[in-house]
Amino acid sequence: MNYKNSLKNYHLDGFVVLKDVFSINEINEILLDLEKVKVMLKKLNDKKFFHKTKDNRINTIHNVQEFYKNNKIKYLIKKKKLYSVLKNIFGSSFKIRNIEFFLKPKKTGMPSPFHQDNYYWNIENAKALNVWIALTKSNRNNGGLCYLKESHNLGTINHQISFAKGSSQKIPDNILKKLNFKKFFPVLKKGDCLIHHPEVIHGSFANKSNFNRIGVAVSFVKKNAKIDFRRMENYKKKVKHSHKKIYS
Ligand SMILES: O=C(O)CCC(=O)C(=O)O
Repeated sequence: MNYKNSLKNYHLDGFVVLKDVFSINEINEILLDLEKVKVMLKKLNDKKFFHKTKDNRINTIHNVQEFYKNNKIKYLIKKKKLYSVLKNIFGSSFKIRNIEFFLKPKKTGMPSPFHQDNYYWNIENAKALNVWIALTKSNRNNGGLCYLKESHNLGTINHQISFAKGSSQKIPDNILKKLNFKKFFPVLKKGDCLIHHPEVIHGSFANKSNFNRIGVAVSFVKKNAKIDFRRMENYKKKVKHSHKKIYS
């Protein structure tokens, strides 16, 4: 797919699949970085950076850029094919705002309830996006991402506390049921990636398969984008409340 088509798909569907962006060697470098990150997490022992499955394996790792400033991902992600799509979406300069690993181990990997990223980020005019890189194969069978096609056209809708480890808010089930968008499960192999709009509804199911499903999500924001602090405070209050319920 050429980058003009990629742009068209991104705007039309709220996401786009880019094939063969990273080589196997590059993916292996990122996986080596992930091993370093795990060692760092052990030393830090700070629960705000990770969540585990019921059999004690890491399921998600958050805000990697905060404790691993010199991570390889921020250099490796500057791929021509990917950056030309990002440049066209943003129309001006942009920067990395966050890096997260979604490890979803085989058999016990946990679901991510359906949500819109900008409900968490609160970026004015939704001037941000996520790039999700497949570090293993990822599809419907091993808990791969699922998008509600064209749902970004709704704008940001209300969420509620999810009580799911690693993703605090979700779209309420009764609302989700009523939405009439087509579900799409991208089929990715190592090195493929997804770009998704901050308001496209997406989530993933538990990984009951025999194959780990590992991805890294790199979130980008337009350089001069502002945060809607009123909405952010509201969101933080809800998260605090949900943490109290989970941990008390
Ligand atoms: O990888 C997953 O299961 C969830 C990822 C996600 O929600 C995201 O990249 O925005």
